[in-house]
Amino acid sequence: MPGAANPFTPFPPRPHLEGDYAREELALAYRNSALPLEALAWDVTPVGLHYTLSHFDIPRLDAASFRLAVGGRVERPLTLGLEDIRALPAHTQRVTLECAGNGRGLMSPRSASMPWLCEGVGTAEWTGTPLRNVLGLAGVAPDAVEIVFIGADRGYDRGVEHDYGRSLKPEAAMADEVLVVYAMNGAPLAPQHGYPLRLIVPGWFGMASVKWLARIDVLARPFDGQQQVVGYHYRKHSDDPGVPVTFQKVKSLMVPPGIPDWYTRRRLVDQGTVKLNGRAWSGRGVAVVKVEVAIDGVWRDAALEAQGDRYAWQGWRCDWRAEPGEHELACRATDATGATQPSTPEWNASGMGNNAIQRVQVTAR
Ligand SMILES: Nc1nc2c(c(=O)[nH]1)N[C@H]1C(S)=C(S)[C@@H](COP(=O)(O)O)O[C@H]1N2
Ligand SMILES: [Mo]
Repeated sequence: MPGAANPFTPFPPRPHLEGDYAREELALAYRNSALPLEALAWDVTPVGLHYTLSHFDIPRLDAASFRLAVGGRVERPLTLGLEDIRALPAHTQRVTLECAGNGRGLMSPRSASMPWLCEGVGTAEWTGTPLRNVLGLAGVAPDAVEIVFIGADRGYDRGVEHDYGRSLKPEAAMADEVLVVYAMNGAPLAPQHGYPLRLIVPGWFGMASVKWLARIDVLARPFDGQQQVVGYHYRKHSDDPGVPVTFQKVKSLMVPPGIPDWYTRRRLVDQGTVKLNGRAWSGRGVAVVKVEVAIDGVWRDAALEAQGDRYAWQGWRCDWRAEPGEHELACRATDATGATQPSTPEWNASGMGNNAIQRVQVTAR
């Protein structure tokens, strides 16, 4: 009889985790909210359920006085208002963004930073204009080597004060899919998502999509900003020059089935057919071609939606005939390059790019 006995017994003690997660990690987790995994059920994530990650403070900007400066190695340095950007050809694109640090909290030892487990991801419809239309107005000089995007937010990271900034090579910046956007899901950007203007770089991890975009600098040398050369590298140790973090990696997530236990988030389902579903995506516009689901370690193919929007996640589903007892579910995506998800994280010092298989503990009654 449902509700008669607590299936989540023995009730686990709630240990005081002193020495585990730091108070600072908890504070970062409050500031940078996550996609609740049940929100994987939406093709397009409602704005308030989309994950968000901001390094410094969310700036209080005003659309009427906002200006985007485009300078450096350009033929015509410009200052554009929001209306100038809106006057350029508009384009709307569905894009799955994922934080490069998603999964950091499941690596061991952890890097002391935002402790995402697996919920630093979301899909939105972004409206703006291709970046190359903006660059075209200014005219990029032939000796340009990198194009730098600077946000209106400033702070300290690893002892260095800086504006949040990231760069792209001119070829990457000119690609059709790179947008300067002013709307998300049909409404002006929310403050936490970059109001009034941001960059969207589909297929890359989220750090490339600079929010509160205030300045574009065209450089004839590589950009040496903190978030470019110190942050966002796969490093084995602090002296390792490392490899820059760029594109998203192949990954899948499951909508946790049934109902949760409040504290442990373990799941309870009724025996019989349980409809499992979730989302899968990869980087640089590569399609996911296969999703498999494991029930207690036995893999089988799930039904996968064809790739619709090139830079958005694909839905998958799979029926499971649940037998009473304890079960472990998992899902694993493979993309068109043959890349698939590892069963354990590929460790690196700042906890980047963890695309290890998600596991969900379920009790069937
Ligand atoms: N100016 C600025 N842009 C930024 C950031 C930031 O801190 N400042 N965070 C980046 C990171 S690490 C991610 S994952 C995405 C998150 O975008 P969202 O908050 O809209 O989901 O924005 C990127 N753009
Ligand atoms: Mo991020």
